[in-house]
Amino acid sequence: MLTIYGVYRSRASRNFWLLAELGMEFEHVPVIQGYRLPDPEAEDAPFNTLSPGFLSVSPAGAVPVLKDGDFVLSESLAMNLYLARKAGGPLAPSDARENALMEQWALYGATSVESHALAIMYAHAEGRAKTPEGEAEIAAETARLRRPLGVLNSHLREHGHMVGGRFTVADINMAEILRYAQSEPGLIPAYPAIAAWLATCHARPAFKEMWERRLAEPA
Ligand SMILES: N[C@@H](CCC(=O)N[C@@H](CS)C(=O)NCC(=O)O)C(=O)O
Repeated sequence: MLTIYGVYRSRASRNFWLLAELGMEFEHVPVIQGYRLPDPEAEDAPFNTLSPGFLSVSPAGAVPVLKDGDFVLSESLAMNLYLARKAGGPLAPSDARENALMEQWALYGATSVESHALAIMYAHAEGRAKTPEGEAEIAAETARLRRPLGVLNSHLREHGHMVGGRFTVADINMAEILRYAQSEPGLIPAYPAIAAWLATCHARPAFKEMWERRLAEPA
């Protein structure tokens, strides 16, 4: 049996979205981020990333984590590539080249986009976006995103999807990374091919199912 550790309000969202697309059965163990709790080590604290029971599964102390029998895997993007390959079908790579391209885009998203997009999201979530410091931070992160977003916009304008000219796990991985940048109004709309592709990704029933479950979780 497949088990996913994490909450919908975490990077586990990208795994839950894929699992809904695949219609794959799994057990969900809710694990909240320790930093969201006043005292994650308190005896009555909910199961969290610092709980000994979770650290024994994943010493990195971060969600999401996947368990497939005795196989344990962390890193949300790697988890999605594993799940897609395990399931096979149109969301998975069809050959070694597609596989390599899906890995390429996952690594590009993780190394060139995610940290800047997250910084923008946190500036909004933590109420700094309208302060002079927050505005400067958002402007600096937006500038750092200019080249990668330009690359993605040209790629999507030409190909329509990340890999293989069809919706795949590579689209889920990149769409979930780019979602963080949507906190800044006007940023994504400046890249019309990304904006149009993201809208079609977010119109998918499996995304909506994941999103409803996320909204149902305490903020
Ligand atoms: N690169 C990792 C990042 C994992 C990560 O930082 N997870 C956050 C939640 S989205 C977390 O568990 N943080 C716990 C903490 O810092 O206490 C991945 O994509 O899975």
